[in-house]
Amino acid sequence: MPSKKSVAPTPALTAEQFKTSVVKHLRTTLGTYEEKASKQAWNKALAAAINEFVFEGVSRTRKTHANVGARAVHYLSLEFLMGRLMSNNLQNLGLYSVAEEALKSLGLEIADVLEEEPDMALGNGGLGRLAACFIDSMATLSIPAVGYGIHYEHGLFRQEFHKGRQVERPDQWREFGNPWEICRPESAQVIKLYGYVETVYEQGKLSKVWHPGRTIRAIPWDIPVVGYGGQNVNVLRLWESRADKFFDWDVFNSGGYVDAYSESVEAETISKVLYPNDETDAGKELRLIQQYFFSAASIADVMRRYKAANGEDLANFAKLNAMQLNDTHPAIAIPELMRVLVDEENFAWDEAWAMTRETFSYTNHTLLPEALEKWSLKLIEKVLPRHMEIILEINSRFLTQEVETMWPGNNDIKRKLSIVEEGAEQMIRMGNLSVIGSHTVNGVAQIHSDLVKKDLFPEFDALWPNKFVNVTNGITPRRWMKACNPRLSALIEQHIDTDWPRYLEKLTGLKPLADDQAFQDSFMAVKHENKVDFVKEIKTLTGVDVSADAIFDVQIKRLHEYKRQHLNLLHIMALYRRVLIDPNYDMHPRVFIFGAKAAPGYKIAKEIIFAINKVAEKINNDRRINDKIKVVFLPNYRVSLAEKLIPAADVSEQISLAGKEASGTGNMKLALNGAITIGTMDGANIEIAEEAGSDNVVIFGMEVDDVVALKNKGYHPADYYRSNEELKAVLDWLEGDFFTPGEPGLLAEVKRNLVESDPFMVLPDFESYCEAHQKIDALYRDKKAWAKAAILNTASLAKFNSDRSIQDYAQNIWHVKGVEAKS
Ligand code: GPQ
Repeated sequence: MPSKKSVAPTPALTAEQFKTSVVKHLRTTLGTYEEKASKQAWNKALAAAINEFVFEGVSRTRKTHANVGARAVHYLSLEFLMGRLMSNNLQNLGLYSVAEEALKSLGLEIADVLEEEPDMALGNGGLGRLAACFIDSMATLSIPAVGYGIHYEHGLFRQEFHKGRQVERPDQWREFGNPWEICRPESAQVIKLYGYVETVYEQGKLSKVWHPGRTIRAIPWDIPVVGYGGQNVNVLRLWESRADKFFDWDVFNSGGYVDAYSESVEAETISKVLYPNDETDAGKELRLIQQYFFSAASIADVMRRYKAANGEDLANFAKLNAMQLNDTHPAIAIPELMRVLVDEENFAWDEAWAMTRETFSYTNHTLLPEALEKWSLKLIEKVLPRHMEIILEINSRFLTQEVETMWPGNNDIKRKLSIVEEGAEQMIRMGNLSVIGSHTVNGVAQIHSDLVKKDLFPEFDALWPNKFVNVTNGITPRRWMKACNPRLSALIEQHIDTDWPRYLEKLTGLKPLADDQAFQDSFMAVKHENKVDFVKEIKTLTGVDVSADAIFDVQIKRLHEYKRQHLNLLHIMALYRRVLIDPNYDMHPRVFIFGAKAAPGYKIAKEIIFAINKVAEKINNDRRINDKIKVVFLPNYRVSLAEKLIPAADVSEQISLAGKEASGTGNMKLALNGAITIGTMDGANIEIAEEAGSDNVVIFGMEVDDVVALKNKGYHPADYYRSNEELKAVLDWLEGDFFTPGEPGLLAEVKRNLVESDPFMVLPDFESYCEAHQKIDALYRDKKAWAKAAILNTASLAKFNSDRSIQDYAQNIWHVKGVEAKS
């Protein structure tokens, strides 16, 4: 037996002491008492008791980091999809069992109390959740780091289904307060917008003065990010917009009370709501203002902290501060830092530019053209007149110096690399700005990083061969295994060190057990228990009865055509049809589980949701198929629901068109928890197959080269429709009223889209996908083979620990080291 090491400290705290603290907070912080308290009050009392440790940690960490003068990371992201914090904080502090016991002695189940916490859904999907995993890892690795974002009043909408259609409802995560955040009015900033730029000559020197048309206050809210082990606690600083307190007094005093008020409503609009578009560029003025608002506030905050520690001399600014741009959403920070250095700090352009480039690095998360942000030049000029000048200056120097030197006289290349896209309307390409203003650019999985170089930015790669690197994404094993799958965690801890959540490589210690009958039985017993729990969840959420003995086949992610939820649907319909044709059709019972939100304005995505719901309704109520197939679409998919579902999943659907999914991270969470991937050679699926072994994943479909070849040859979806009898039958099925009795044609748009355009090549992959599902079915029926493959997935996934991703960033991009906070 290996030695049992643990990172999480066993706190010198008994359950009795913790109980006393919770009760004290119930009475003094919540103003209630045991006999009367609601679950919600208990939840808040528990949070207050936990916070006694958390906020100590914040101060301890801040002091340590202020004293050492190490380079710090600032992770700028418009999204942080945090989910709930309580269970994670308890786990990371090593207080979970103490809290569980304390609550038990008060007659409470910890699970019930945890359920009271709303999700912090300040993000759309993968990009936002990645930011959340990354700040967990930075805290765990003791890296001096701050996450910067927006304190949205409403996070991602709550999804309901009305007669099978998605309906969006506002998210109210802060309706009853948020115990984890602290407002820091002493660190507020004033942000300028609109107005004009004046050119001033003074003592032979030309300078620019921006006279803003209005100003907004940015108020920071700090959310502690507890590292594993509890020693290091970083913060996530989220900015809320408020009317500038100086702005409206005149109007107010001259009797314009209502005008003053509407002014403030407008200012507060900036942090009102998260844009629910995932991977599409909304191009709206308010969105640009959101981007600038939080970028400018964050830069001002970094400046203030630098000066407090180092004085007015900014010579070491770039050496001590790294800023990571999470996609191009905060790219406006590049000209903002230039503005601060040149206009406010009086640096010469070249020196300011060198500092800016040393500060920024940029992560690209997609190749989809509709997601590559462009802003109308006119709009930027109106909202940020000085920034527009600076962007044009950056561009002109870049084109006339760097591009001209490399490709003299080549206007085609200049046109391509220019930050300004010429056309009916001039547009500012935020991707080009980000590449030009950063020292390093990374993609998020190996294949994606290769394609960023090859297809998206080939000339930039030729110009700066070392600028483009890969950092494969990761997920935090604390939330995505230890906290969400306690049964599996307990089982593996019988065999490996208990510090595996910190050193995930230790999971390889399970490999020798993959063939061990007893371990296989225990592993699959855990899966079964998790499924039994989730059966109840499905019943509560959808009213559908499913069996824990069926295969739980799971596709959870945003609804996007490129992710191909409709490919999954076509296969389900094909299976259904086979069973109708032959009631003895041989298959292991399957439950197909979907979770997905569609952007409110994304029509076809919403039609796909509707189609899945209608097909589900029909199949679930069709006695003829004898419960062989069930289909459930769980409403309001979110982090806390993922935490319940992932431990219960058997099959992980990762079926994007090759070349379209930059990485994926749900694929990692599901495989780590012992689900078998059915997937295309796309994003991180490729690396998962490499790590887990190609026998332990089921790969199907076209690869990137095949996709390119088919596109070049000319893709005609109707050919596939006509030549596959089963495919034709299921597509035609969508047209009548079989799934929408009495209302023919309601699903016809989905068919039309596939047969007439099929932009993500669903039809050519259909056959291969069906065959892959046959393999899944056969493998599942071989209980030993399945258990072995599932164990090998869990045992092989260490690479996808977000700690490893962060170590890569720290070493290769940020050049920072961890600094452990001392008690
Ligand atoms: N991603 Cl550009 C998003 O979730 N939202 C976005 O706006 C963009 C990308 C995802 C991407 O689709 C996934 O493949 C990645 O795993 C994820 O970002 C994190 O890198």
